[in-house]
Amino acid sequence: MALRQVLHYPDSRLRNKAKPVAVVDDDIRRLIDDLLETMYDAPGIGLAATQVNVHKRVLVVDVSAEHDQPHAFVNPVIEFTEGTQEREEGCLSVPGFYETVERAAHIRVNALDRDGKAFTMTAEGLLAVCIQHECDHLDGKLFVDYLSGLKRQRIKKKLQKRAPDSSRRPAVARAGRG
Ligand code: GNR
Ligand code: NI
Repeated sequence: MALRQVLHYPDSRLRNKAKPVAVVDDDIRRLIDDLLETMYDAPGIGLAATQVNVHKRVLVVDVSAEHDQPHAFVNPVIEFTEGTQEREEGCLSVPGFYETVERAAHIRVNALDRDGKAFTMTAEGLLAVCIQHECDHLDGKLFVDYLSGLKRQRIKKKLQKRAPDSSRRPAVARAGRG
């Protein structure tokens, strides 16, 4: 197992749409193990492969207080939702910012487990929020996309100031003529 580096907003790689997994093999199981280790280390309650720059439809969650209820989802599809709930969300890819987001209250999700076996899970409360948040990552979507443009811009600027990275235009481009 290994810790993997988590991409931070506004890194454009967080906008990639992840591809379905064709076969759940040892590579995918290694990815699942690394996602779980990275999630527990953070600590977080979920992590999507997109966040560690692997653009495959794989995510993990564990919302238990004891960190003893890991779930891995390969090729997850939310096939039913009902009602709404509001909850303050955070994201390991948007460190330090927390905002209220409206999500479905109840969901039913189909996926493959780490053995490639199909399963269905129903979820509500925080678990349902977390699964929806992670499924969004696989489609290149972040919780900040649900906020006003003003709030999103404020978060983006603060994160860019905190950790200038490749998503910023190079200094030469900023300093250039014209
Ligand atoms: O650790 C996390 N906490 C959290 C809290 C409320 C709603 C969603 C989450 S997921 C987040 C980890 C993460 O960024 N997963 O993608
Ligand atoms: Ni997240």
